[in-house]
Amino acid sequence: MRPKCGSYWTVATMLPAQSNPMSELRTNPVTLSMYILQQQHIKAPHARGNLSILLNAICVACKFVESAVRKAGLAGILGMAGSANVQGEDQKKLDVLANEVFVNLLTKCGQCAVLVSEEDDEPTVIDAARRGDYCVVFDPLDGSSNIDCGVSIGTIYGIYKRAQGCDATVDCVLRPGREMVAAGYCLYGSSCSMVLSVGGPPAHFTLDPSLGEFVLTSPQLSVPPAGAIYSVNEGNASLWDAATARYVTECKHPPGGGKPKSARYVGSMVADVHRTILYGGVFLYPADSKSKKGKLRLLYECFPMAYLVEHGGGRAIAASGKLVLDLQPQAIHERSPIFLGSKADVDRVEALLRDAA
Ligand code: AHM
Ligand code: MG
Repeated sequence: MRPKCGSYWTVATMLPAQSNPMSELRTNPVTLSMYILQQQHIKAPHARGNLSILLNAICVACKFVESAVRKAGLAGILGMAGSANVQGEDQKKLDVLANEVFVNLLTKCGQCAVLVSEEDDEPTVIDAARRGDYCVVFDPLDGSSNIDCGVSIGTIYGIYKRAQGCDATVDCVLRPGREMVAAGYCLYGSSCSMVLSVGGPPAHFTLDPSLGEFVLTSPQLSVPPAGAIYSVNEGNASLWDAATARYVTECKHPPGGGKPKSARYVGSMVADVHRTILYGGVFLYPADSKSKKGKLRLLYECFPMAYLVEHGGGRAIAASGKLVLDLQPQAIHERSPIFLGSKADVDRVEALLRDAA
C-alpha cells in the first residue's frame, strides 16, 4: 500500500541520500537537524558547521515560542506588557518573551555578530568573546494583533554572513536581501510549520509534538506558477494608488470574463505567505496615501519572505517594480511595499505598476 503523499514517512524517500524500503519509512523520518547537517554536507562539506549550529539555535527558539503560544491562554500571559516598540506599537507579553528567547539563544550559540529584531530599537552587537560570523534579522512574533484570538502567528528570520574583517556594526545587515545565506519562517498555526531555504528550494518541516522535532514534510516547495487567491487588507482600498486598485479589481472582475480569484487575508504575514507559497496566488501589502512606504519591514519581514518565494520559483517586487531582494536598506526598521507570490500574478501587478509610472 502506498503511504499518503505529504506524510513525512514518504518524503524521506525523496531525499537523494535515502533509499528506504517501504517497511523502514515509519522509523526513518528526517528531522530539521538532520536536514541542516545534510545540506552542510552537500553544499559545504569542509565547512565548520557554524551555520548549522546557528540554525539549530533558531529551531530551538521556535520550538520554545511554539510551546509558549500553545499555552498562552492557560498560562495567563496574554495581554499587553505595557511597553511599546520602536514603531510605537503596543507589545504583547508573548512578543517580549519571544524576543528574549531569540536574543538569548542567538547570543549564546556563539555564531552571531549582530542581531536585529523588530522588537528592539537598536541592533544587538554581540560581545567579542562570543562573536561569530553571522548576523540575524528577525521578527520574533509576527502578526501580534492575532495573539489574543488564537489566530495563526509566526516568526520570520534572515541570515547574513559577515564579510571577513568587517566590524560588527549595523552595516553588516544593511545589505540587499539577495546577500542572505538563509531565510525562513515558523508558522504557529493549526500545525506548526517551519519553512527554510539555505540558498536552494525551500524545505517544509512540520513539528511532531509527540517527538518534539520538526520533521521534513516536503523537501522542495515550489510556488504554483499562477494562483486563484489574492490576499490584501481591502480596508485600505480607498488609500491605494491606481495600479493597486486596478489589480485588485481585476482579481474580482477578470478582464476576459474568467473566474474571479478568491480573497483570503489572515492579517499575519507568515500565514498569508505560507498559504501563497503552497496554494499560489498573490499577497500584497502596498504603500498607500497614509503609509507611503507600506507597513511591512524590509529587513526582517520582506527580505526573508522574498528570499523564500524566489527560491521557490515565485516573485516578489516592491512598488517601484524592483525585485524586493535587490533593494538596498538604509535603516534597520525601514518599511517597503511588497507584492509576492505566483510568477504570473506578480508579473501582472508589475505590468500595471509600470504602466502607472
Ligand atoms: P506586526 O509585526 O506588528 O505583527 O505587523 C505585521 C503584520 C503582518 O503579519 C501582516 O501582514 C500585517 O501586519 C497586517 O497588517 P494590517 O492589520 O494592516 O492588515
Ligand atoms: Mg512583524
